[in-house]
Amino acid sequence: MKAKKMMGYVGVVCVAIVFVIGSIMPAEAGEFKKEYKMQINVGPQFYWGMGAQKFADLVKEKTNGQINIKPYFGSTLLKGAQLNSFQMVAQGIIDVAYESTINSSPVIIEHNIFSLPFFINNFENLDKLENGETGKAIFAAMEEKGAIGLAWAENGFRQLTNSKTAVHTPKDLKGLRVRVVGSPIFVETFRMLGADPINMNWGDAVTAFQQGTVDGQENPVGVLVPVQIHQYHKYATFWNYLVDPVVIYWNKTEWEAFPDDIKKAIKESAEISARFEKALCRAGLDGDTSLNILKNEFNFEMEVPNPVKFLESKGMEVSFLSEEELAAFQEATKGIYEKWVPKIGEDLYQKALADMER
Ligand code: X2X
Repeated sequence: MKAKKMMGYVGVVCVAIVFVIGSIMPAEAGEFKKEYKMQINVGPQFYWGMGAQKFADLVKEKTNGQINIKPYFGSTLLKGAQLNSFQMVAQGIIDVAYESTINSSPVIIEHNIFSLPFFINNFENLDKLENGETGKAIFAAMEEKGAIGLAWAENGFRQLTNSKTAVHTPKDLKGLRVRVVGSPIFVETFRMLGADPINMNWGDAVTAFQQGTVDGQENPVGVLVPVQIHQYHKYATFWNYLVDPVVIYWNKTEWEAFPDDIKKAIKESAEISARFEKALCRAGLDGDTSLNILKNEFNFEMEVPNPVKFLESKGMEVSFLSEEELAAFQEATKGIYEKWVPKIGEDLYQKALADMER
């Protein structure tokens, strides 16, 4: 009887020891998944796709091959449904995403702050937001919904292109069939401007440009140059009307179970890749700053060092808007603020204003 009781105690103690050791010891290499799936909406030739690949490469290197991220470009894991990205990561069906804030904006309402038209209009303001209280609040909102934000990369300021006419005023947009992402704020903004917005996934958009089922679209140069938009559209309006950062985010539960050294290696890789990727997207748009970052820190030479000149050399007519012209677009989209600031949160909006004033 006594011996049996002893045995029982020993058993309990053994289980407890195994449990304690298991929870303080980092997981062994064999305990990591064979492959961590990463979602990216665009292909590997896009600047943002190149950043995602760099992230995967760096993680492999810095974890000595223990963490193997496989990029799934072109939203193949989502069958093209780009707006499902955040949910899939939060549910752990996808491990990690290198994704535009636009594609998470239906779930993370705070991400719509970047889509307020003519609000954040230059890189300096954007950096202040990301590095300020706004960025912190946004990462907190993401964590609450199940994913950890690791770094801010970028798609960039979005510019309008079309095959019909040079756009300088809201009137020029009248009736223009513009492909937009299926995020409500985009549809509403273009409707307010008098255009005819057609929402479709990026995976279908290029065929729509080719076949002329839409007249125009809006995207940053990191997409416009690789997709060779000049093949479909003659006119571009550089109006920096809004921006989409790219956030690298990881499923929260999975992230928290990683040992510290792995977390550190992944986080560093995210930050380095984001610096590289941002420089790709800003190259030729911020003087020499990003071109120098690429050259000096990454030993990387841009194939297209000046995207505006490149598009012009391919026969596009690129327009930059005057202050007055911009003011007319701002006036025409005021209604978006009335509807969307309360949704995004007055508090976050005030944080963004304060960050930009710093
Ligand atoms: O769908 C788009 O336009 C793109 C590629 O820019 C995004 O994924 C937000």
